[in-house]
Amino acid sequence: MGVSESDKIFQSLAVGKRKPRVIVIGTGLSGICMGMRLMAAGYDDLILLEQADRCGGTWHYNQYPGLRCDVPSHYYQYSFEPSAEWSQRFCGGEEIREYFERMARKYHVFERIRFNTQSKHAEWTGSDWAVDIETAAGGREQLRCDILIASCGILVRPNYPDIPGLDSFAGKVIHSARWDHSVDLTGKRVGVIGNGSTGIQMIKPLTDICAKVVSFQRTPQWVLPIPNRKYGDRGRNLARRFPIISKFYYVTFRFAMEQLMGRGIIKDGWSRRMVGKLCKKNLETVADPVLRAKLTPDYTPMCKRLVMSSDFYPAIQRPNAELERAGIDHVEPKGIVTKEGKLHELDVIALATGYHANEYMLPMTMTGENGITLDDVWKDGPRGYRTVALPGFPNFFMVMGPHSPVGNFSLASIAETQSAYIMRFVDMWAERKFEKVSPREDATERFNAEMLANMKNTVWTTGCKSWYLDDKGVPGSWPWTATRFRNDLQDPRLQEYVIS
Ligand code: NA7
Repeated sequence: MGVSESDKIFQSLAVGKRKPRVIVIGTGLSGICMGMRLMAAGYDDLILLEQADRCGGTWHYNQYPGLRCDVPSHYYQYSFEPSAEWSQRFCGGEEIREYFERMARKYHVFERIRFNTQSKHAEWTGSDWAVDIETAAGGREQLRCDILIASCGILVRPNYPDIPGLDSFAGKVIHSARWDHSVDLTGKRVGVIGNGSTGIQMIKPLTDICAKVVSFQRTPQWVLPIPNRKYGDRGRNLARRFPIISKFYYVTFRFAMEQLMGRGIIKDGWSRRMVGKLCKKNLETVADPVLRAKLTPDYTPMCKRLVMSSDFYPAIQRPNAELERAGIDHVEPKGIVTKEGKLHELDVIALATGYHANEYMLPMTMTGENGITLDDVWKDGPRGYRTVALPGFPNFFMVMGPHSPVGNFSLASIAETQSAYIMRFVDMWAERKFEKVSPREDATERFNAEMLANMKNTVWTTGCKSWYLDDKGVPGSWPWTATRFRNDLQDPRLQEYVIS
């Protein structure tokens, strides 16, 4: 897939074909991928709506110290656009964001993005979608499109914990997803609340510069050591000359993630045991038995999202680091007071408390056919047809919709699969094969029933709390293999759609 090729396709659009007006909501890696595919196929009557002032989604919003993707960069990129420029195996956030922005510019998606623009409501008019938007300056407008695609991400709205007295803290409170770079942390006493992937990534860089770092840990995490590796100029030059190298890395890391982690997540067996053993061995590197006991989880490894870090255990054993296991009772102006009555005097509180996960395009409202709303179809939790569509919502698609395999694989690879699938429908619309299409309700129900039945085999349901689980304890991810995901979204099963 390339721009020149796309130009050819664009020119070959037959007279009988028509060009849809498309709106894509969100310009993280999934929205950009969708935009690239549309542009490459010549569908340039395209608007992308972005509420932030930069594209990149999570890689724009997250800028906390130590931010790094826990998927190797060679696999966290589009397979059809391998980069030879990655500086290391697990790159930092801004380098990743720049890659996606580069892609958006290369495919002329970037100039179609309307920044600082929020979509508030979308309504099916009977023949197209009316999308109400609001700009950061407060301006309101209505846009129309034939095909509406939501790619709003999964971990978007930060979770601000409801801790008594937090507002009374005299120092700065910063959420990891809204980092405040104006605060100089050098020599400060910093409390980090939360120890998911984010809280754990922060500890090493904070202990590098802070006088004191206290990690407030509610639930211990299993930590898999994955050493990072820098790619030097020689390696990058070679990769530029021989693109096959980047492709080789892509395939190798994909195999490792899908066959090792992915399999262990959806099925008990050797890979789950192997990951468990590696985590336990890693935990043994903590010398102090008291600290080790505090860091020991009581649930199966991978039940919560596995944390990948080779520097957390060394960092938490540094003299300026402290692990606090007693729960937080309240915050007062001077700092955090534990349930045991100990006051930790602090200058800054970093909230690494995660997100209100799996809200997808919410809080935006949507009304489909016959007045059906998003609240109606999601009354039992976010569900969809094979992760990409919703019954009653014609010509509407999602990238990274409910039950996408977000816990198992690279999100870039998921976006590729889903956007290619959606393109089949865009092409069909252009070829006048339908005016409106939406998945059948019974097919959607069958898919969800089968999916939920398979959840019981996954590690997510073995007894822990995590952002994978919804209010009813149902995991929001995909309970099968990556191969099945790709096969399921290879060819649309048109018999499972209402087409008119
Ligand atoms: P996570 O994985 O949701 O972690 C949030 C952390 O915050 C976790 O340790 C929580 O403890 C803790 N937490 C949340 N609320 C509170 C309150 N009220 N008091 C104390 N501790 C609290 O978010 P991350 O940002 O770390 O990672 C999200 C994903 O981003 C990650 O999985 C990767 O995919 C990248 P708990 O475990 O619930 O006891």
